[in-house]
Amino acid sequence: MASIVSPSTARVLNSKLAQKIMSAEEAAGLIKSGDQIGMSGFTGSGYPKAVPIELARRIANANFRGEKFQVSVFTGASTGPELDGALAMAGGIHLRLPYQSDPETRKRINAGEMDYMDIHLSHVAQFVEYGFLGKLDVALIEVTAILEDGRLIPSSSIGNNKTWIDQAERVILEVNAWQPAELEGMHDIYYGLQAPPHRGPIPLMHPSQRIGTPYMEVSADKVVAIVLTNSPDRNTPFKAPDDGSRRIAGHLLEFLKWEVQKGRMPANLLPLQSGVGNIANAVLFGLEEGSFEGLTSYTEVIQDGMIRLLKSGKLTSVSATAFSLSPEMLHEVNADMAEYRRRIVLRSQEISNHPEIIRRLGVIAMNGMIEADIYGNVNSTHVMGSGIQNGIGGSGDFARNGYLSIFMAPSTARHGSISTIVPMVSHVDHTEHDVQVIVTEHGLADLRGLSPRQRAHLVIEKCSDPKYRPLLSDYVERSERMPYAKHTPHMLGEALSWHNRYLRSGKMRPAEE
Ligand code: 0RQ
Repeated sequence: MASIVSPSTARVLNSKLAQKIMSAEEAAGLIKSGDQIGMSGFTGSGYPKAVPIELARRIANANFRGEKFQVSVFTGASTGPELDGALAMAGGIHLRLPYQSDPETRKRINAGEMDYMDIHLSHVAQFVEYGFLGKLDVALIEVTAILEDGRLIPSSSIGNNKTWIDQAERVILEVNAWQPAELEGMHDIYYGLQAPPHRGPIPLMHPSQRIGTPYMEVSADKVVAIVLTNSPDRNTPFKAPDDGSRRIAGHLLEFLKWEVQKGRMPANLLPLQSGVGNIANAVLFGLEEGSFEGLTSYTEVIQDGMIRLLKSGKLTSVSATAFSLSPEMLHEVNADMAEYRRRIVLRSQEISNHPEIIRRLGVIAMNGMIEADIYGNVNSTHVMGSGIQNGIGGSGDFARNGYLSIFMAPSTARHGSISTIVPMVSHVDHTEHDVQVIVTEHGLADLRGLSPRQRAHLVIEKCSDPKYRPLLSDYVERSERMPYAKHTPHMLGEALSWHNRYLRSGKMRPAEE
């Protein structure tokens, strides 16, 4: 492996590409209104940090002069304030996909000022490759360094970078000296995925297996600018698990132990996928204190809990597409990256989230939800059916294809004013066919092998808050008496008015998200 020296210009070892070094302002000047831009970034990691800010400034100036200037932004997943925040604030985004969690972006989408397309993360690369989204004009990608031969050392996330670089007409690279040079060798970029009908099996049989190369390739002729940066990734600070999340984790760990006892999975479980947020972290913390050893993970993002499991030795390896660490944990990991490189593989998101691999490895998918209905349909994305929260992210990729598909949430939201267990979800992301286990702080409902009516009674009994239990039971019992409702008992008028009660109460409005 070639070695690199930090910082800044020393990280651009290719002389032809070094001639394209320019300021972020100059690079932003190469972007035109109407361009579709594939940007790096997955959670708060590896996103470009200089050019989007300059682009937002240009857009704000154009708007001030009364000229409309907007671009479409495609990424891996959510990014940081210098990207989504800055561009949304300037009113500069026409279409955003595939996942976001930025407050300003959310506000604009829910105000109808920005189009948002929420798609499975595993679908994004092929949507662009097959041309479903039109031409990709620009790839704007953060990298750790450029080697002598022009190949790229990826940054702290990979996401869709390979696809953006391959498909875009023009490429802008941000070379970030803040990223540890020891990231070199952690990545595994697979170039073997052909388009149907020539697509063969992906030869990945174990979460930590490497099937590609540590570097990304780019045609030097396409590179129009290189910008040198020295800026940190920005993820949200870590929130210690609260009592509710610890109880959810406890129910889940009991269940996993039971599954092992029944001989349904090995003593070291199957590869774990863990969604984002407080509850996911609490489950990982629970695993740290629990008795499982020799765990593996095939997931999307590496959160603090995963690193703690690696440090404790309970987890042997992790495959993901990005880091998503609190500032404290990031500092620790960056200081010891050479060691972590032995046990962490970062892949393109079309591979980290690939249905074929998730199904083959038998991944245990554990994701958060906004609400579930008594029949097992899950809403991960919309508050009150209309307002977007974040997006489906990778939850569908893993839930649909995993060996076990688990969804978790507190039983109530908004300080207890709304039940997250409802008669009918206000938006469906994961149908009853893709959801096997629902967990709240009150208990766990294992829906496998149950008919809709059995599921309804179990979900109410195990998962709903006692305050809402009588209302939910009353709904099912009255629905069951309807002559037309013997299979999946519903009274549509009442099911739909469930959410309306909260809207009318004035406690919640969809737009407040
Ligand atoms: O609102 O922020 O204003 O307080 O929704 O809810 O409880 O903070 O939940 O952070 O665990 O996220 C599903 C959004 C849960 C997440 C979701 C309100 C609540 C709060 C957020 P406030 P919490 P979490 C791989 C997996 C999809 C993507 C995914 C998610 C806010 O897990 O985005 O799984 N999942 N990716 O008050 C009204 C309800 C509500 C409600 C919650 N029933 N009604 N409001 N809220 N439930 C990773 C990636 O793909 C990158």
